[in-house]
Amino acid sequence: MKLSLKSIVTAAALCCVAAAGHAADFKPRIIRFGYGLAEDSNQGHAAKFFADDLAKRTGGKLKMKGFGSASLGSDVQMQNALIGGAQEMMVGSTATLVGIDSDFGVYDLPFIFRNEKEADAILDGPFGQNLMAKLQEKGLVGLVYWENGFRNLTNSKRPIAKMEDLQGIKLRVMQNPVYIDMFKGFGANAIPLAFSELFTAMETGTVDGQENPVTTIQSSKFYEVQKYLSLTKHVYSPWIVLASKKWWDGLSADEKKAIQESAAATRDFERKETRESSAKAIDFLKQKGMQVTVVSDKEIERMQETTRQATQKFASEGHTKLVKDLQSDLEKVRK
Ligand code: TF8
Repeated sequence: MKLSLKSIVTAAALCCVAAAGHAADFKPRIIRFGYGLAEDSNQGHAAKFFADDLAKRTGGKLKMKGFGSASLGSDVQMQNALIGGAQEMMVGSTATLVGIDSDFGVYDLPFIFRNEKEADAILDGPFGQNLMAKLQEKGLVGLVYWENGFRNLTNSKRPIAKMEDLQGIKLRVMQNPVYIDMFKGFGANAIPLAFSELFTAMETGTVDGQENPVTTIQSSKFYEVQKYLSLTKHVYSPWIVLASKKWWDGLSADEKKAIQESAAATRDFERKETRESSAKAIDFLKQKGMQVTVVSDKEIERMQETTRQATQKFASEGHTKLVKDLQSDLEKVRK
């Protein structure tokens, strides 16, 4: 039998492709990844991890470039840039997605999660994944949730030990009706504002205070303009990693898979780092001169009572089933 040169070459090529699995289909691409916090923050550190990890997985083909400190715009501006296809990826608060899908207010319901474990189980479980999938019809692809964390109050006026102390305080909140209702209920003057404008607003006295996890109070240097910190943990805030659907649909299956796997690895890194730095942040803030108030269990219970009306209002505005689903999933997690 005579083997032609062509058949030998073909056989050799087949053998090698088979041996190497399939050659992954990665094109050289630049991915602009925007975020709102400083480079030296849990958000910034995770963005860097993501870029490094993705480069490793794709032999340097998928180049992610992080843009911190809202240099590509606020959360809401970036969401719109993703929808329009002008930016590839971002991470930001789920709370600011309510303009795109009001269901995202569900995570902001006061005191809904008791600890990070419950949040992880809901966010990574069917509830969180179904909500994320709904974004596709709005032009966004949700990849994973990161931890922003439990939110605490700061202000420049006085220590807050009970909700009555909030009376008349001009408090910046995220652009989200659940927050506005919650803090109006506490007697504060709730002012919705983009995070990117917050530091200046506190510095100039446009607002007296704000609420965010201690990690953000540290990394955004809010201690420079805020004297009082109250540990209220009134809401657990997730961050969500988003991609532009217009852009995503043009990726190869291998590229999508690499980004998805890298996003999952980054989520694990980010949650771990956030939890570790959160444990140290309170001491850091005390050293910087902040006066820390531990709000008593009794006062937290009174706050919980007051916020029931905000939860009921959200439910009555077309979210009855969503709130029930979350509560019943939480019961399962608690068992
Ligand atoms: C807030 C959020 C921020 C996010 C971030 C800039 O208070 O907690 O962490 O918006 O993406 O706005």
